[in-house]
Amino acid sequence: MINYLNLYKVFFYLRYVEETISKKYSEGKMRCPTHLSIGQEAISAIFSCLVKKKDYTISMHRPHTHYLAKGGNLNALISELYGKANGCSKGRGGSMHLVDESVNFMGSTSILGNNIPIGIGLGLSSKTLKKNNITYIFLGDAAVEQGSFYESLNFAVVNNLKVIFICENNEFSVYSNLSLRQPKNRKIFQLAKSIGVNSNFSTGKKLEDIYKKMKNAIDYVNKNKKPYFLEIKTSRWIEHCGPNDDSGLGYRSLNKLRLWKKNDFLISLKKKLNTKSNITKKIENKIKSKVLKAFKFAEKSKFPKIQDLLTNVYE
Ligand SMILES: Cc1ncc(C[n+]2csc(CCOP(=O)(O)OP(=O)(O)O)c2C)c(N)n1
Repeated sequence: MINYLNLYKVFFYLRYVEETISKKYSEGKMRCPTHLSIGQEAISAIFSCLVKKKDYTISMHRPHTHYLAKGGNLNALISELYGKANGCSKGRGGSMHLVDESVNFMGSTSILGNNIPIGIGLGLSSKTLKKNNITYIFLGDAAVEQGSFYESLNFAVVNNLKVIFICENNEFSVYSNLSLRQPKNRKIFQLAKSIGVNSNFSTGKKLEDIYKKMKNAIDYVNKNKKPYFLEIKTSRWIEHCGPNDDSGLGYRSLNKLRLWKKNDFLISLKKKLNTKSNITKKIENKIKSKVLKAFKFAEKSKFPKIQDLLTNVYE
């Protein structure tokens, strides 16, 4: 059963963090390329309600909401974006390279498809060490076009790894629609199935459907000790990389975008919860204050020292 109040808390938190980054980005203090998940938060919010602390997660170039949903520290995320020494990757990684082993968030990477075999390795290590946890691998629809995707799914299925692939299908690889990149009638989740990984698909239009399918995936993996692939449709509301609206560029259907925005879960959740009183207001104020404090904290924090330039790097 979905706890809608908890879901709203996470959802609002993720949206507000991403929107605040977007608002502050033009100040020029966050100097890393930044891919925001505004419009795609439902997947992370539901993931946050279902994932366990012991589970591993590995993400890609759009990782903020995955990190926070896994229990990542907000101050550590924002400091990382500001390049500060107390960032989760010590100010070395920026937006795309987050890592925080304290919450089993094992990394995120800018190289498309690169996180998939790393997740498989984590799954293999869990099996070898009998850790009894799940590894979640987040990927977009374009990562399916990388060779590592096929090798990894094959390895996971042959070795019975407890891995869940969560494919956030927003239909775009930067400006290229899926229809230009993959055969017309191919369904990504069926492709995974054809390799031997049990799979399912959510239209992403109903929170309950995403929740049910993610929960089923977890139950399947725990019961069968095998991998699972879940494809969820979603929509990125702003530009691929950066804080701005890009609806004037003409590469995507504005009608489709409008429909996704009309179906904003934040609004429907709020309506559902505020039947008697405005209970979401208090929650929102608390979250806003926490988020704004994190930005102040990051701004005041120190940059890494020049003498630390060569620590934690391969020479
Ligand atoms: C190996 C490699 N090729 C190309 C790129 C450039 N690139 C960065 S993000 C991206 C598209 C990613 O699309 P998708 O995986 O669907 O995720 P989304 O950005 O839509 O969330 C591309 C082609 C890259 N980072 N790595």
